[in-house]
Amino acid sequence: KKASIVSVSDKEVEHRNRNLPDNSSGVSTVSVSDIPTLAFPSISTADFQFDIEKASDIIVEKVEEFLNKVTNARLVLVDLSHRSKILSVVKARAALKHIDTDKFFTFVGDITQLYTGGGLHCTAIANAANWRLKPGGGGVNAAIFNAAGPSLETATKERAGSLSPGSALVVPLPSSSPLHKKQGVTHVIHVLGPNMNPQRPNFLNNDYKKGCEVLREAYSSLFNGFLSVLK
Ligand code: AR6
Repeated sequence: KKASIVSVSDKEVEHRNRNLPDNSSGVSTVSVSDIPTLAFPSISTADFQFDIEKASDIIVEKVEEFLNKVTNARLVLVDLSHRSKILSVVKARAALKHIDTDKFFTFVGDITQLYTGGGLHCTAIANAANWRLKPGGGGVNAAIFNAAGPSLETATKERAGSLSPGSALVVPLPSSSPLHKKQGVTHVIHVLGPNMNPQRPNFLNNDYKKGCEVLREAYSSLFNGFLSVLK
């Protein structure tokens, strides 16, 4: 299934155009000279049913914290549809806080096709994983494991067998992986967020005090993981 890529602002069109390779043949080559970029989905807000408003505040808070420490990198929040509630709420709150839109913006597209589908080159992408670090299960996890091919599962398993809520695991993508070859992604960072869905493991039973704490930890772990890739 192919998602249509639609940029949601002129700023983003500029970003995209700047990132498009300068060739007229239509053959795309991945440019590696771009500013290091992490694309991430909104952790926990779909299958794990975490409240969108609360998640938005945490995303903006953690993005701000990261950008205060790191100058030569950017963060991009991605979702599949331009009707995405999380994208519009986060975008509005980031604007209220005057967060630099060169360093943080929202982007509509499939996180596994950001370069070929949207002209956005990302060094690393985040995965909203499950605790077993298993492929499948739907959502962004299924999409990333599918797009990366079996080498992602192998590389993941070499590093860890499971993940606890709030933690992240950085996995270098083998150069044979289509996600590396076609999209220029060199790292996948698995993150396990808090779960508010009674049908899934580690259900927090509507405990948002704990839930917000775990979501903050999840974004800290993710952004620290990205920092380790930059070094
Ligand atoms: N590209 C960009 N964003 C996406 C894509 C995609 N291909 N697919 C989904 N999203 P979810 P969670 C957005 O449910 O709530 C899995 O089965 C989606 O619209 O993937 O943390 C795992 O195995 C939403 O905004 O993650 C876990 O068991 C965001 O990604 C569980 O679901 C996260 O949605 C994790 O649930």
